[in-house]
Amino acid sequence: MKIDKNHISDHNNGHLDKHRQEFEFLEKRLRDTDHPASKILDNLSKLQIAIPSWALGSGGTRFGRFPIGGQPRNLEEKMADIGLLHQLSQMASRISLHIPWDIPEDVEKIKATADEYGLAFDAMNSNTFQDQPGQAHSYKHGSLSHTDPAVRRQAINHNKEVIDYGVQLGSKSMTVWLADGSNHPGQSNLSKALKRTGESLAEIYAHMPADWSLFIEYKPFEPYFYSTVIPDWGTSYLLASDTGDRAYSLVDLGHHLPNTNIEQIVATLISRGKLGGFHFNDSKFADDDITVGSIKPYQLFLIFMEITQGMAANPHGNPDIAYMIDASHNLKDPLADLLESLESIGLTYIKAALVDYESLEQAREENDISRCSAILQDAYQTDVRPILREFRRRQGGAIDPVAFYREQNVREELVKERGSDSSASGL
Ligand code: AOS
Ligand code: ZN
Ligand code: ZN
Repeated sequence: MKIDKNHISDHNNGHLDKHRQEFEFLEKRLRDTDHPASKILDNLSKLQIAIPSWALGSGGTRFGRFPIGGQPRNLEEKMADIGLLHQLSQMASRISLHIPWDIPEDVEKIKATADEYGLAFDAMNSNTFQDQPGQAHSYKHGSLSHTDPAVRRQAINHNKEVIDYGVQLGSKSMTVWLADGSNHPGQSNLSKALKRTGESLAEIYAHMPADWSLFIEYKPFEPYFYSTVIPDWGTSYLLASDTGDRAYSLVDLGHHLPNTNIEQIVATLISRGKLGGFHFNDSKFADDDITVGSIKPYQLFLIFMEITQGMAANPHGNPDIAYMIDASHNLKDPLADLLESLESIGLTYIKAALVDYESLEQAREENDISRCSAILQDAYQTDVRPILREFRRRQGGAIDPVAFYREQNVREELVKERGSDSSASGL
């Protein structure tokens, strides 16, 4: 489904008077600071967030699935959905694929479809947490860390194959999230499992073209509950350092135990030039994968502050961070939810740009704690929505993407087009 540009203009015109007033007010307020609206608007166009191909359906839980209807039926339709998100938000011009869920049967056709929607291929993802039909060996007891070299070989070859698909599509990076772990004390030789994983990653790394990056994701538990081979940023950093210069850690917000200081992890990794990727979501408990900014919006602000400061100083040449929304949906309309998440990322990014870092640094040097807090609050409490709306308006997006999505009955149209129980692999 393609949105008619005129419909977006009509929508924007309806919001224009109120929007102009609000934007002018904020623009004036920021005019004489070191972060005028014009500068923020410029920087916003560089903030592009990848959408994963698996976030476009209402996957459900192991207890039940309640289809929302109109879900994509194939890779082309997944791209159409992301194209729509990008058209409205102007912030989602990248798609992250998962193999074998998204095997591109006809590479040229897939590339043409990507062009049609203005999408580029972000990090590729491998899958060694599920057995595929006809597969010689099972991943029941692990993949890259498995005790049996034949299973490791199969998992390594799969990762190489994923890189090959990515090369054909023009992707430049590979994310490895490993489910490998154990459920029972004593079940696994923890240090051998880590060593085998490092060896497997080295082979995968060696298969990547010279301009590719490898992102190593960590997660404390799930699907296994006693141990996970890559449970935390320290292990991920260690593996990335051992593997090579173009191997980096990937931070997923939901992959920390409650109250972990994630902004500090981000600061540490950037200071070593080792933060490669970042998965946005939010959670009440663990890997809930719910709407970005819906539970801990202030944490997200503190993280963006560390990214802003870290990337400005950048002593070890941290590369641009590959951002992705790693969400999954059970109840909410996935497209509406992703638009809400994009909104939240954009707003928080802007708030972090409003921080007066020079004064903050001075207050820190003087140990003036309450002044530090005041500087943070001054930025965080600002209603920055007019800037994000203005950004979208100038780029041809919708002033209010979620409202537009509802006004246009997009889901209803998709149900008509694709059916009420449509699905594709990975959804
Ligand atoms: C899993 O928990 C990780 O967040 C992965 O990044 C991703 O969600 C998975 O590869 C998709 O199944
Ligand atoms: Zn993730
Ligand atoms: Zn996750």
